[in-house]
Amino acid sequence: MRTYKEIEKFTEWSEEDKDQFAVNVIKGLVMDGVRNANSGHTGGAMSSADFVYVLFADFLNFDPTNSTWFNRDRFVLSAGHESMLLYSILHLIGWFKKKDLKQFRQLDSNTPGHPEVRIPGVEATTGPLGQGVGVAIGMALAEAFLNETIGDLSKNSKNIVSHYTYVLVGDGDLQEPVSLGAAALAGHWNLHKLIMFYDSNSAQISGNTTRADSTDVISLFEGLGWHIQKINGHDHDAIRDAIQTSQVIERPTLIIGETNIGNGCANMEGDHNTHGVPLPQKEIEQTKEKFGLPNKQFYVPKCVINHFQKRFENLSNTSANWNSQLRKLRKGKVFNKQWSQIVENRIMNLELPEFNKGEFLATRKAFGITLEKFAEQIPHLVGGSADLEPSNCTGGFAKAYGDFQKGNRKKRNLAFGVREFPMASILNGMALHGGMIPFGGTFLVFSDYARPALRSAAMQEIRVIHEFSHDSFYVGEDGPTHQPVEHIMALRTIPNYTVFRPADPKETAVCFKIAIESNNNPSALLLTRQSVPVLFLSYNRIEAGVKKGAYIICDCEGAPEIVLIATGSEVSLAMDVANSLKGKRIRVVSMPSWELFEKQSKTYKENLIPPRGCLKVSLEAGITLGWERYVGPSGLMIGLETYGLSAPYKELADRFGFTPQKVISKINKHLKKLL
Ligand SMILES: Cc1ncc(C[n+]2csc(CCOP(=O)(O)OP(=O)(O)O)c2C)c(N)n1
Ligand SMILES: [Mg+2]
Repeated sequence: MRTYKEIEKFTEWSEEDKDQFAVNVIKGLVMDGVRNANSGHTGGAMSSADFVYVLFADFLNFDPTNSTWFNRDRFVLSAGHESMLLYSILHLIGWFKKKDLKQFRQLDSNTPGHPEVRIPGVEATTGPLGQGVGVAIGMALAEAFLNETIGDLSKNSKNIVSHYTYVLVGDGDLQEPVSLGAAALAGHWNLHKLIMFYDSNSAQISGNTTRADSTDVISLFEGLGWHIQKINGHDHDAIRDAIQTSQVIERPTLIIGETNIGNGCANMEGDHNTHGVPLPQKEIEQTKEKFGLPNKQFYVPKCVINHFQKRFENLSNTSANWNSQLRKLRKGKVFNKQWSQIVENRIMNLELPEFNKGEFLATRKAFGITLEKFAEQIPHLVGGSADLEPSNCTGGFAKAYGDFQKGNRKKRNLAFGVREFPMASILNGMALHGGMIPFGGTFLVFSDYARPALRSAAMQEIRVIHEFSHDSFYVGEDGPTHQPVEHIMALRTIPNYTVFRPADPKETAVCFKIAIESNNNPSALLLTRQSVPVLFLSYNRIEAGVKKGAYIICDCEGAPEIVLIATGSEVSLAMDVANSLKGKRIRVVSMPSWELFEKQSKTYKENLIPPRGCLKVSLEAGITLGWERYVGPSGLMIGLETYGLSAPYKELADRFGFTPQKVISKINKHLKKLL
């Protein structure tokens, strides 16, 4: 084995020795980074180091001078706790300084505990195990779609977007069911440019994986339609062979790397206790000695960097050639329009569908109509439903654009099956890849199934649109299991997530438009199953109002005595109340989005909902917790604090007090109490 003592003669070493030494240097950085931070994860990073090194040194296609080059291969570290390994590699690329490594896990550093997408070279924020698999599958899907969609075939530009997507998973990732749901879709869609490496080190936090697992991963993934290779995950030649094979196999591939946690450690190799702790200083020193490294912290000799960067000239040429090909293609009008619209995200002023006054329509139906209208105008609006196509009203879109499938990747409807969480994580990957406006639909009550991915999208500041229909007890006969109660408010608690609960078909179209125009956050559209009347206001007024989050739907002469603040289907109820409650000055406010309203000036907010001098009443078919913010301590909150019931919705509305008469009597009672 070569040691640092012979480093002067590095150029004379065999390639194999150079690679091994480079991996040892990386492992040294991992041990030092975690020790220096006094927290972090050492063991898994050391077992995956060989694969990640070989991948980045020999295979990954990227532009060393531009981490956002569009046609780069994507690498997702689903095992986000192995962050120090990724940071060490990014240091060898040159995107990270040694100072960054020393700042691991410190405030405002480039090296947070788990990878965050804001950092150059990090493709996705990861850490919650399993989701990275869905994210990578979303990226592979985006590549497959863009590969077949962008380009002018007559000019031989079909493959302008063409790359691989790699993902690294650990035992925990595969134990999380979201990864399996997503993997089933990858198999079904045959995303053959997806390459997953499984760091099968048989260890996890609490001990050996055999305590919790006896899954036959080979049979499992074969059953999902994947190609499997099992190798020694520390053997560089075997890793190279496996990646080469994966690149040509016409199926998504899983490389199972049998590895040791804490690989190479002097005394702790194979010990699950290396998973999430700094190694003892003595263990680090002995391990470094074993690795032929000097007893120095953050040791990275220049020759190792040069060796790692041996492909850089080629990589730069590849990206430069691609860029010049792109420039040439962009001289063509059709291609240029496609590129600027799809990849550079230039969305024109969207035309909205017509809905006529006097019509009654469920907002989910309005969503479907709007979806079809927008899809004509946005070629990269891609998505579908988690097997609720007729209920989510995405069937028209599916019929017009067809199912994305093996053998036809130009199609824009994604038939997700009953897989809400995988769907949401795949949508995240599509958005992170770029060149896509992804949407997905299910019932609001099942937003809980997808919730971790909603949070992740919000954290990553990406545009993903969630359609959540059947948004209250008005679901009716399906009963309490299908009737959301706490969900509206629960979604509002996710930071940087915009929740829209539109009052009518026109507000629905406008909310959808705003969601598409919001580049830096995900949005949810909460939609009714039941019909609601079309508002009498013009699109201009509605759009101006919705952009502010809340606005006056109908007003009284002079200062209001009562302000009814309603969302969704309760806006028309509030209007009925206003019409029936004679002798009072009443204002009705539609508040489709709390988040947008919160961004308004104090003056706008107070002009709309006066802080004093009137009774404020909130009307929303969900739990009331939170509405105190707008109705104040003496206000009245009308909602539903219990689970729903199974019955026709009109009977439920009566039982739960959502009729004009019952609302009026509650208001009168409340007014009496205040006197
Ligand atoms: C969804 C989720 N649950 C729990 C955790 C906490 N956690 C981080 S790593 C880990 C163990 C994972 O084991 P494995 O993937 O085998 O990693 P290794 O120990 O091999 O590094 C756990 C439970 C998490 N990050 N995400
Ligand atoms: Mg493990």
